This record gives sequence, structure tokens and C-alpha cells, in this order.
Amino acid sequence: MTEISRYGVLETTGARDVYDVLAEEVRLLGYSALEAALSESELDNYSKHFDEAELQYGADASARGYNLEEINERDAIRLLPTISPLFWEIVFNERLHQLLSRLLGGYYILNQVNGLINRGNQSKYHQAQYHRDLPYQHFTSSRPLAINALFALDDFTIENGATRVIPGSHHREAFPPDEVVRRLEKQVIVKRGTFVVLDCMVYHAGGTNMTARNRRAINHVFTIPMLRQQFHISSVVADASGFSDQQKKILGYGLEEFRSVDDWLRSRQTKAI
Ligand SMILES: O=C(O)CCC(=O)C(=O)O
Repeated sequence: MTEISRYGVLETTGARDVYDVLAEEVRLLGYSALEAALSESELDNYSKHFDEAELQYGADASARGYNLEEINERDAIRLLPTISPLFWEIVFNERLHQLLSRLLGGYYILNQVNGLINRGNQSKYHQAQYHRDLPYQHFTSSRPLAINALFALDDFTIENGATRVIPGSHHREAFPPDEVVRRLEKQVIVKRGTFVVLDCMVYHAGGTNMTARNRRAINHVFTIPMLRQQFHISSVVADASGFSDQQKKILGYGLEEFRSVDDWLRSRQTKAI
């Protein structure tokens, strides 16, 4: 391909492959899309397990005395892979981690992984309000601190409320004026089996689902290890024996705060050996 013509340019960002291209899109716009490379039958199977997990999660919660509707939690399945372990495969999708390592470097952790249901013909959906995934934060950062990989389990369309974004809003501290939001907002239309990859500081929201069918997704927030997880995942996962060391690192194993100066000194001793 011929090089894009330019003048007065001394520095450029190179791109070795598609991951570098998508990473630069996320840096510039705050969002991009990455296909997970799954077959139709794999996607059907995930769909089936998602619906079963929703039922089980609801039944477990009500057996423990929670009314999910009342506490505004009916549209989320918190820590979905702990209910249905098949979903760890999506958490550790190889292509996703290629992209994450370009954006977040060599050490990042899973902050949350929640099934999300934007219900058909229902106007109330918690995620339909504009927000950052690091809420209440108003600063800019020269590199991403956190990435949300929102996995589309159904096609995201205009009609079923595909995710809306305000491109570039991660580069500004404050939420833009409403008129600017109306002029700039974009809906991210993707096929099922795609990750919508968001810089967590870009303002985004779900849309209104005007169809009769649910729009289902799974959000995966990954952050630099200095940020606190939504769930202390290593406490919730009962048996970690199936995870590799790298996977455990991503789940946040070994990140405990030191409980005493002795603990700190002992850790230095181990490192020195
Ligand atoms: O439902 C959507 O498309 C948006 C989900 C969302 O806002 C989030 O995961 O933070």
C-alpha cells in the first residue's frame, strides 16, 4: 500500500500488526472492535450457558434472600464465570490478550466480569446512562489505565440498543455539553462474537432496546494492578488449580497488601535469594 502523504512530520507511531492498529484506535478515539474468532456453534453454546447462568444466579440470590429487582441488580450476572466456568475461555481469549498487552503492558488484572442483559422492550437499563468505567474520576492520562472488553453475545444493532460512545471523551476531564454529545455520539454496531474495546475513561452507555429480544453482553474490565478490583476474585474462585501462573496473575493472585512490616521484609528476603 502507498504511504499516506504528509509533511512536517518527524515522529510517527508504527503498527506491526492488527493489534497495534486497534490499540492506536483505542488510544485516539477511546474505542475499537476486535473479533474473538469464535464459530457460530461456539457462540450458540455460550448463549445457552448464559441463559442458564442467569436463571441459576437469580435462583441462588433469591434463596439467599435478595430481591434482585428491588436492588437494581436484575440485569447483571456478577462474576459470571464463577457461575458458569465455560466463560473463563472468553476472559482469557488469546486475541483479546494480544490487544490488552499492547494497551496495558505486561501486568494487568481483571477487575470485574459481569454478564449484562439489556432486556427487550424495556426502557429501564442501568447501563443506559452515560458513564465512565472508572466512575467519579475526572482526569486524563497519557496512557490507558483500564480497558473494558465488552463481549457481544448478540449482534449489537441500532434497534436493540448497541453501545453508544462519545469518541475522544477520555481526553477531557469533564462530561461534554449535551449538544456536543448529541452531535458526536456514535453507536458501535458489531456482530455477535466481537469485543467492543473501550478505554474505561471514554464516556459510553448502552442504548434503548426497541426489539422484543434481549441484547446480552459480558463486560470484562482489566486494569493496571494498582487499581482495586470490584471483586477480590482470588477469594471467590474456589479452586484455582486449573489456571496457569499467567492466568492467576491476571486474576489478581499475589497482590495482597502487606499486613505488617515483617511481611514486607520477608518478601524482600525471598526476592534477594
Ligand atoms: O450495554 C452496553 O452496551 C454498555 C455496557 C456498559 O456500559 C459497561 O459495560 O460499562
